[in-house]
Amino acid sequence: MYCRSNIDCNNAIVKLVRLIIALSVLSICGKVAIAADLHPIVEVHSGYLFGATSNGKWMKAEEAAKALPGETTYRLYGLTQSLGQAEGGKPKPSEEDVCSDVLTVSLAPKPEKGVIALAAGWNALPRKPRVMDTTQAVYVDAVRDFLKTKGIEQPKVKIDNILRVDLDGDGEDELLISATNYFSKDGRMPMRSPAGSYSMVLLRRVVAGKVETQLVEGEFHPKAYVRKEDSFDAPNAYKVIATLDLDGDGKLEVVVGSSYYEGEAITIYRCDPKKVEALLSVACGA
Ligand SMILES: [Ca+2]
Ligand SMILES: [Ca+2]
Repeated sequence: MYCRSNIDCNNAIVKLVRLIIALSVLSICGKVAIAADLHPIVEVHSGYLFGATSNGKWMKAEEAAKALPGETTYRLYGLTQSLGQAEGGKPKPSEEDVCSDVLTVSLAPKPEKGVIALAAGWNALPRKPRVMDTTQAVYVDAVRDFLKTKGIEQPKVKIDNILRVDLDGDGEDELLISATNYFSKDGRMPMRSPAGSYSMVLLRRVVAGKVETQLVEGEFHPKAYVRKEDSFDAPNAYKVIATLDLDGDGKLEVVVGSSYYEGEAITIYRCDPKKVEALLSVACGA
């Protein structure tokens, strides 16, 4: 700093200090404002950070982690119930070797039925899904008809679960059907897909008085997998694990878990009548 005299110099220093204090106050206020509207989303069992929502926008995990304070209070949700609160630490890379690129949050407590932790003031479960009987003929027929459109000529229908819930809050219930059949006797995931195997999540809703069926996520294997060079085909099993309003717009998003013989992924979908869109996803596997 160049000063003509000591007095000038002191004044300049005082001004500089004031400026620095003013800037720090601004930046602290800025951080608080960002944190107050940041709503991180974590998978309860693994602690994987999906990302966050902020003013209705969806933010990936890396970006969300940068803006997250050290400790965050989350609300815990299962498929059909709220499970109280948990404290979450600052996101850090996973300690598991195969998924060191995934950010994780340590949560306490971690109730067994917990699926998603969300740091937000609104109730993310305003309408609870009801678990329906999987043997009802109308749904078995719907699954069979859909599989035929995917080239499986004689489908062996196996429904894992059916959930009834009003996703968009218009007073009319939607139906989510998770169906998987890889013909494995012990229920474990095979390394390759047999002929006629499949896994999918279907959404049925009434649009203008007519039932419409949408595929949320799925895969279909009309023919048995033939091993080729350098190819990899571990089939996935998909299942709805939660329906929650994660961005606070009053509509429920659909959380789908998928697993294969040595890994898993979880994806959050927005299911509008015209379009199903994957919003955020976490995955870990070899
Ligand atoms: Ca509805
Ligand atoms: Ca929503």
